[in-house]
Amino acid sequence: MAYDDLRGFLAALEAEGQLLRITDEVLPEPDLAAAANAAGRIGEGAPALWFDNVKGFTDARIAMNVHGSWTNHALALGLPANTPVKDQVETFAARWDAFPVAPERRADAPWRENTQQGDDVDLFSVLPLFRLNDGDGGFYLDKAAVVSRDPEDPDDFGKQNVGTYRLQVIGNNRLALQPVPVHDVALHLRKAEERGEDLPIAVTLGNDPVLTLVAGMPMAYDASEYEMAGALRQAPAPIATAPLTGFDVPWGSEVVIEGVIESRTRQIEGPFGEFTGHYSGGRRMPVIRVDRISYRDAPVFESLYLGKPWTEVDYLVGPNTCVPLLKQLRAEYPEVRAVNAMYTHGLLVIISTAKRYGGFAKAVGMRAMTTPHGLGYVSQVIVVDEDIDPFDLPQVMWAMSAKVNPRDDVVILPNLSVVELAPAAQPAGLTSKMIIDATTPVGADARGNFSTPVKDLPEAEEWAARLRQLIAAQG
Ligand SMILES: [Mn+2]
Repeated sequence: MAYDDLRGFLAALEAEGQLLRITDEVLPEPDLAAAANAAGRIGEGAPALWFDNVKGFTDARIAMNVHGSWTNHALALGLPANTPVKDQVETFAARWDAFPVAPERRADAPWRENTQQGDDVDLFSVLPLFRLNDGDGGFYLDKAAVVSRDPEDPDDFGKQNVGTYRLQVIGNNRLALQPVPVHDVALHLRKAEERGEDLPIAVTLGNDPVLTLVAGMPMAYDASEYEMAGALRQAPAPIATAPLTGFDVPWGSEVVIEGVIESRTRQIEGPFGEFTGHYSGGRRMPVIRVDRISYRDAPVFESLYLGKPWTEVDYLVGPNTCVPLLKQLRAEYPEVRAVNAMYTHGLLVIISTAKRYGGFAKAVGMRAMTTPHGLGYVSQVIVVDEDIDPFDLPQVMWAMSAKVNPRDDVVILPNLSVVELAPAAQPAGLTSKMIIDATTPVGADARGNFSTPVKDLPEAEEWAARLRQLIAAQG
């Protein structure tokens, strides 16, 4: 089942009992963010949250925690609600192979229903804005899909980028944008600024759940996010032409904001509580001038709480970080079995692999650090044997405790790139990185005393099935 817009997905969540309508009046601050924060603290299967009775707003419709549980993540992919997370990652990886799936251009985008332009643009009149963490410097759009094109190659559909970047509302028609240097929009902006030009941009809010997943996924520079969305949703992604920029934007967005990033302008943005579980301070960031807003009747404002893990963002960027890393590693090292990059957007990654020869696991670890995502994130890699499930943390801890001789198995590489948001970086943007080789040595590596491993008994698997049956029959 592919959802063409956020509304369709919210209706499906409600039918599954995964959308909770909060009908009592709430305060915009702190209730909206605190409820979404709490959704990450009540155990598995938390629902999306819907608010339409918010003090001070006459007609707010706010959706939060839409991707904020494995249940909702499964439903976003059109899978049964109870699909285990490992199976979700495997399905994601299998669908990846259908890339590229051409999008479907549609004419009658619902966001054409209402327009503000020029001096009439007022973000506050369209969006029910509220702050998230209590130390945030202002109102944020933190779940938008931002569209931009390569100024040197504007007609290349693949180089057109769709990405999620944090945006602070700093005026009726102004937004500050944080483009991390390793992300595609930063390259577009650098090229525009070298030419002394503004960079046209479209910020789309309230999108179908797979488009949101893809916008947060580390893909190759010239790979189209729309063509990947088509592969993951198993149906062409519906797109439409934005009226001002002519960009390809999602057909089903609730709100489409168009304008330009003003060339060589910077303004203080932040602080903001981030996915790292720490605030980033105020920093000088590029500024968007909004020239046009298109929006549906009764638009839904979708927002995301993030902070100390786990919160919605950890579900949102879990599988979509694991799968690109798995595919990019396997392209050169088919021995790689599985990748768990679900901790703090892949600042730490666990990889299971077979080994060609001694030292191989360390090579796999170094490659993870040089993938597109790795350049900005992967700072700690734990490499485990092919019979260890990297999603099974007790197994990983066994490998760490039994297989590692720290003097020889821990490699530390100084002064490598990482996002400025990484709290442990020193200075910001630069860090040392570490590989922990928790694999069993193979020749020529003859260290340790691993000659006689204890394996599960051959009959144990059969007995596991038998025990499950007996226990079920007993109940
Ligand atoms: Mn891209």
